[in-house]
Amino acid sequence: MAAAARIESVETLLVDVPTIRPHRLSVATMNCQTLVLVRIRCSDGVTGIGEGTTIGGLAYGEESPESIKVNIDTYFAPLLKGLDATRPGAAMAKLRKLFQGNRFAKCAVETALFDAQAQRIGVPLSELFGGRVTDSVEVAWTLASGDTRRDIDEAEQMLDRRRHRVFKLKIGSNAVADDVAHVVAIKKALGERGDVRVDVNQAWSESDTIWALPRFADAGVSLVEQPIAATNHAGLKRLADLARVPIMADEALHGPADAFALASNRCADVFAVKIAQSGGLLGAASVASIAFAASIDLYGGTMLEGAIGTIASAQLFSTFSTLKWGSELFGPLLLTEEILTEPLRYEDFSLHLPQGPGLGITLDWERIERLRR
Ligand code: MUC
Ligand code: MG
Repeated sequence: MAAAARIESVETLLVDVPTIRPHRLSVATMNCQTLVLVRIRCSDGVTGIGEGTTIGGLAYGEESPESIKVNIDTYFAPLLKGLDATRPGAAMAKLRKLFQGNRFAKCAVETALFDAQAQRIGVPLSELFGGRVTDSVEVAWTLASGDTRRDIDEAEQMLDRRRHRVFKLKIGSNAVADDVAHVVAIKKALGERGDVRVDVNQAWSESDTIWALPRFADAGVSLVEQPIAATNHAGLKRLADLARVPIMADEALHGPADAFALASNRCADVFAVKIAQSGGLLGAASVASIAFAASIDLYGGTMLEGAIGTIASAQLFSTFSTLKWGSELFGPLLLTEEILTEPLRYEDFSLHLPQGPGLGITLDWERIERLRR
């Protein structure tokens, strides 16, 4: 039987958007975010959009915005052209069989294929993943100005505006004792009004972490994310066994195989599930299933994507039976430019999902053309 629609073209764009303030992680300080957008046009007139954004060029992972673009243009696009657009799973299986790695690039393409297919059948993307359990997800804010006073002021503003009440503190670039003092001061200032968590982005040794953990527990910090190297699963397990604060795996989790290994050995209490790190929506759904089967809690993570990757993540996370630790889908709020005709709706500490078909968003192509590299 002839396919009802074929993939006609796959186009990629790099879009550079300044951040609202420097965003300081242990691996990089961001003043600008580069969004990698993918536009897939199909023969039935449907166009799907995806995003494969990372953090700090090559600082965070092994793909850069430029490598994502060139690998999609050079390898993925020629293979995808002419394939049945109504079968995103089949197209992605073909791509995965032929091309190793490149999880972010695969995520961008897969998102665009699912966006197009969901539009084609007239349902929100979430309906292709089992349907929504909720229409909104709680969203944490990351305090990462590098200055304790400024971070406290920023958190107070977020509480006043009822935009965020969960705060993730980026640490790991200062001496361990200074970082701990910074965290304790912020938690003390916010008290019960703010849930304070930390993300070390792999910067500490196991002994640094063992020193810091009881101090965090005594201060009331609720969660410690990826304190040590991603590859050190055994160390993460020792920390999770020891700690009075739950330990979350982030960089250690590159999709379902890592999720299975980490879950089998109970190396973490919580998984930060990310669509890009998982190689796409299908991979992220598998990570979530493994977590559920192992009674590991879930957190909806971000690679600080713009609106497309953010809403794609939210569409998937809305289908999870529980998302105990909420999400950090605040990426678009860190950017100075709006790339949608109607911004995503952040209200009452949550991101509210659109009801329209596919991703449910409309891009402002004029503005994107202006920001395009
Ligand atoms: C990470 O490591 O979790 C998420 C929030 C943020 O500020 O950075 C990201 C990446
Ligand atoms: Mg993290």
